[in-house]
Amino acid sequence: MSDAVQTPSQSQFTKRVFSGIQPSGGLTLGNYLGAVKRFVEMQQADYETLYCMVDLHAITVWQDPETLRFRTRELAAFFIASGLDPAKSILFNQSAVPEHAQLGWIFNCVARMGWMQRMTQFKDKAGKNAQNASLGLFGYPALMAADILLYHATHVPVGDDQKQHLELTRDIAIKFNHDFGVDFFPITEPVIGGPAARVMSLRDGSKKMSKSDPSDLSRINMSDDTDTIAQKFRKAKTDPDALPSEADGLEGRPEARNLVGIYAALGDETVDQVLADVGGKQFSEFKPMLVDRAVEKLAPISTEMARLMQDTTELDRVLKDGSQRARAIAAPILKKTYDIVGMLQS
Ligand code: AQP
Repeated sequence: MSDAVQTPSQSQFTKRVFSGIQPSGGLTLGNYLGAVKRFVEMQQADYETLYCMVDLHAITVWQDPETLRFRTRELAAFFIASGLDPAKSILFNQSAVPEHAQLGWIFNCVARMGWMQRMTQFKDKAGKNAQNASLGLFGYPALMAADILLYHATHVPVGDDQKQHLELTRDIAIKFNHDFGVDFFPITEPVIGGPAARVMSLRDGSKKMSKSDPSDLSRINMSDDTDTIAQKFRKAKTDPDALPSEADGLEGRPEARNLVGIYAALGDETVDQVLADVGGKQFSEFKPMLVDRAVEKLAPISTEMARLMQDTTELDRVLKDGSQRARAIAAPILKKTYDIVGMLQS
């Protein structure tokens, strides 16, 4: 290790939050409840917060260039409309901070093939056609580790599906620190939980709500209007029983659990609080309550998104400012990383 490298001990890292979303297509209620709503909550707390449109991740599967540009701005609009304040949080797109790709390369050389081969998201996304998947899709979790560790982020709010990737981020930090005899990268804490950590498909309570599900009825899109939201919840799969009064009663009832979890998260309640109120009701009575709550929460967000998208000059300004602030944090951390690894720098 170079004498010039100062390495803080784990307790000395600033409390800093990083998370990202791919600008790869229709945003869902899963993205909102599992991720962005949590981002907003952490912005209120005692953290420095960075939230990123991870466009380099998006191109691990084919993206039409014009559409990608549109989706990146749309995602920025979603962040702001949901309550992220560009004055408080650093909002930016990943490719505007080249240090992500640079640290990503270093981590490609730290991560082991065996670790990557265990990643279930790659298996799910590549499916039976793994030989034809991009190398980027396989390396995705190493770049994600770079996104996080480039800022020495200590906390990462994500949905439950990202748990394995965050464990890999920790493994990469531990191996890097160990290999080079430093305490340079923090061992990041995932922030996962709450009643909607994994929002499930409205058609099948065993599948994650996802933008790539072929059935549009399986998800609530952030762009859905009131009638569409009402229709999708009306058609949502349920079972014939009344709602229980306690969470234990949701055991073995994935669709009921999902709808109650969504209702709870939208109203900032726990599942127990909701069931104390609605226990004994039939779905025919509960679903209209759910629609009302969803529309009340989501309609202002989609209206504000549409307004922000009318003139994208302001969004572009926010992203430019965010990328400059992000680079100011990232550049010295990358420089120290290069120094630790032994790269000659002029
Ligand atoms: N259903 C969900 N429940 C809770 N959280 C979710 N997230 C996504 N879906 C759910 C969280 O949203 C953040 C952004 O995820 P991403 O950009 O990686 O997108 P994704 O997970 O690939 O989204 P999809 O909709 O699932 O896309 P496809 O269909 O392409 O696989 C993450 O924090 C994620 O946990």
